[in-house]
Amino acid sequence: MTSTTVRRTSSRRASSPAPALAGVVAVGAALAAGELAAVPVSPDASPYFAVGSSVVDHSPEAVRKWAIETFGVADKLALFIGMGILIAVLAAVCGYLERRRPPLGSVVIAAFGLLGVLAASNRPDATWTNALPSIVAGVVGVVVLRILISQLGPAPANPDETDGGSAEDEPKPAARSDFTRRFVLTAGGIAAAAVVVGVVARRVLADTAGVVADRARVLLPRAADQAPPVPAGAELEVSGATPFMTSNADFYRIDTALQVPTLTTGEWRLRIHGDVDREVTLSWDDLLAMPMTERIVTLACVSNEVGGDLVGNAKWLGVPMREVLDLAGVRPGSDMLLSTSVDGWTCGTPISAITDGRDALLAVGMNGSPLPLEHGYPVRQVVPGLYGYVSATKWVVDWEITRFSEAKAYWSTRGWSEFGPIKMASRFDRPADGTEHPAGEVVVAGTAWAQHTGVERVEVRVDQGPWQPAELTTEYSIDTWRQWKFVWQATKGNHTLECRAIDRQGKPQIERYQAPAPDGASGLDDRTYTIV
Ligand SMILES: Nc1nc2c(c(=O)[nH]1)N[C@H]1C(S)=C(S)[C@@H](COP(=O)(O)O)O[C@H]1N2
Ligand SMILES: [Mo]
Repeated sequence: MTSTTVRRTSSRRASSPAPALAGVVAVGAALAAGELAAVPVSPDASPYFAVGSSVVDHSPEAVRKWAIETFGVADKLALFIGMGILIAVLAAVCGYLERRRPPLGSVVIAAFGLLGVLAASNRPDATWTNALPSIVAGVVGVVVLRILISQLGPAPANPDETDGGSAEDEPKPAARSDFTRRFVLTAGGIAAAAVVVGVVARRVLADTAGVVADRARVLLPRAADQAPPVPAGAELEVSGATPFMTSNADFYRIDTALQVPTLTTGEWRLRIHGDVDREVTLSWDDLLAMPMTERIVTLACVSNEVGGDLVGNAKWLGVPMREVLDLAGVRPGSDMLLSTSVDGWTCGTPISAITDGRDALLAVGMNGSPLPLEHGYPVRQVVPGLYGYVSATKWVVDWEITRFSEAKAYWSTRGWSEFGPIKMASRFDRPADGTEHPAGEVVVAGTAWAQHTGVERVEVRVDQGPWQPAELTTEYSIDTWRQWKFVWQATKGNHTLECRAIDRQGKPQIERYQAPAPDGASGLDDRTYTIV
């Protein structure tokens, strides 16, 4: 009698859709989490699309032909819908597995996470971070599945264990309906959140993918005025020294954007207005039709601490900002270019810094490629000699000609100085602070910059002794940094070394320490070494 009851109960339970629902909701939450986690990484890192794209890339030619013949231009849509149905079915199975044979459902979901990791890691240009969204998705899937299944109450008894006890394990009808209510609320809540998060994240990823594709199609013109080649002597051949050129991947990034703005070349416009003779709006094609200048310029952030690395040197391609201003005609009396990015960040640049002959560029290229998305694609400013917060607007779309007496830019309303000429600085790059070295020759190396004035000398002193000259690399231009090295005859004990730069006007770097706010840090960088 008892055994019949149990069997009947379990077969009724088995047909309950709750475990299937739990599986579908868990996998849905996993996919949504995967999309969300892909946003800061790359559209290619989305587990769903990575797996889908791998299927497309690896399916035999015959299958592809069949898909194109059957579905036509909708072949990819058909694939993703087909994948969705397949995933939903497998997700339902995972739910039953987790209910009947725990933790088999979790194991299957984890295996799918792994599949995502493999697919995302094999996309073109993938970095290790491509694996993260799939890991997040796998973890979220397993956690949600376990929570939901646990809310269904004790698993149905195994029909083979035929003892009276199982009848007592059965939840009372009232308790069972509690489980049901809690389960429905939890599953419904998670499903709703997953839909919202998934849809929003997908839209952001699609926008990013659109801009990535747009960027891949950009053909940059050759510069009419090219950057002089880098002389061999500009590079310091010491291990651990900073390279003269900073790659796009290594270039520091500073902005207020929570989400990198997505602006295609087709959407881009620059509106020039305010104190001008005539309002002008430039399109991407208008800009690219203008003669381009290419320059190597070192860019620095005002937040850089003494010895810090918020500074980089790249080859920029763009139109001189002065020539763009001339299209509109700056009226006399105005002294500020108030530029605005597509995400509403503003920056006030002295017009004098744009018209005094320095290479202020409205840039479209960085180190030979279109600007990377996070460095301002498709168009940004670069002004030699000024900190980024008063000059280097990324994703720039609006120029207003005005006066410092009338307008305030983003950081100037937040306690930072209105003007931001870059302060001369020098820093140590090697060896690392606090390291131990044998007595004798120790090669110390670093970097110095005095943009738009030029570094004349770098000096090093040991334990506050006399300043001694360091060896400098060949100067590229007054707008770029210089590397230096100092061969130190180290004696036993603890020693502190300091460095300072002297600019082309004979002015030494400010020794008194000042924190970055409000107009840039000053002070000497130092390193302490133990010589044994
Ligand atoms: N749109 C926008 N542009 C911006 C910023 C910003 O927050 N938003 N930050 C500026 C600052 S403070 C610096 S130092 C430089 C940094 O440029 P990078 O990220 O390409 O190194 O960008 C400038 N341009
Ligand atoms: Mo900055």
